[in-house]
Amino acid sequence: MLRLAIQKSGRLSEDSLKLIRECGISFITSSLKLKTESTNFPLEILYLRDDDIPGYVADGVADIGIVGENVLVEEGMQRLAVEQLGFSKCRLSLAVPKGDSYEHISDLQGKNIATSYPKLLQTYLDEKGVDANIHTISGSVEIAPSIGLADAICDIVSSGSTLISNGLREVERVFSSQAVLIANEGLDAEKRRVLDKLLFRIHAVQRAQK
Ligand code: PRT
Ligand code: ZN
Repeated sequence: MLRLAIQKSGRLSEDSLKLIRECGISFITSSLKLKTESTNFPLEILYLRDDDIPGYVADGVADIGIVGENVLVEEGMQRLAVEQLGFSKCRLSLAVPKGDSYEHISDLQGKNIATSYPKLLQTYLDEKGVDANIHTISGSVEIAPSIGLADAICDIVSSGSTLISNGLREVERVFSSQAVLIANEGLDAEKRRVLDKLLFRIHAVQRAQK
C-alpha cells in the first residue's frame, strides 16, 4: 500500500484528485476525512496542508505527494521531485507600485521586499548581485507596499489580476512553478513497484491529453 499526500483544500486539491481518478483509481472522498483508501489500487490518500507535504514525504509519513514546485524548492526539498504534472502553473514574480520608476533589477538595491518565499527570492537576488532587505510575511503580501511595509513584493502570480487590483506592476519573473509528484527516497521494492505502476498510468493520461 502506497501513501499519497495531497493538499486538503486549495488550488492543488481538485486537479490532484482529478489526475488520480483519470489514472483509473477509485476512492470515496469526504471533506471531513483525513485519509481514504482506494477501492481498486493499493493507494491510500492523506489530505494535508501543502506546506507540510514535502516534510511528510521526506520523513516517510507519506510515500509520495503532490505539491507546487514553489513550495518544494522553498523548503529545500527538490531532491524529492519525480515528475512535473503540468497543472497549477504559476510564477513567482517581483512587483512594484505601478507609479514607481523601475527599469532594471538593480533598482531594487537596498530596497525592502515583502515575500512568503525568502529563499527563492534570496537565490534570485544573489544571482543578480542585488542586495535587498527581505521581509518574510506569511500572507497578504500584495498589500505590503500600500501599508508602507515594503517597496516591492515577490509573490505568486497566475492571471495577474491580484497585482493589478492592488496597484502593482509585475517587473521580474523569479521562478516558474507547476505541480510536481514527489517521492520518499527510501521506498522499498514493493512500494517502488506500485509507484512505477502509478507513473505508467500518469504518463498514459498525459499522452492522452496532448
Ligand atoms: O492551506 P494550504 O497551506 O494547503 O494552502 P495555501 O493557501 O498555502 O496554498 P494555495 O491553495 O493558495 O496554493 C497552492 C499552490 O497552488 C501554490 O503553492 C502554487 O504552487 C499553486 N498556485 C497556482 C497558486 C496560484 N496559482 C495563485 N494564483 N498559489 C497561489 N496563488 C495566489 C497568489 O498568492 C496571489 O495571492 O493567487 C493570487 C494571485 O492570483 P492571480 O490569478 O490574481 O494572479
Ligand atoms: Zn500552504
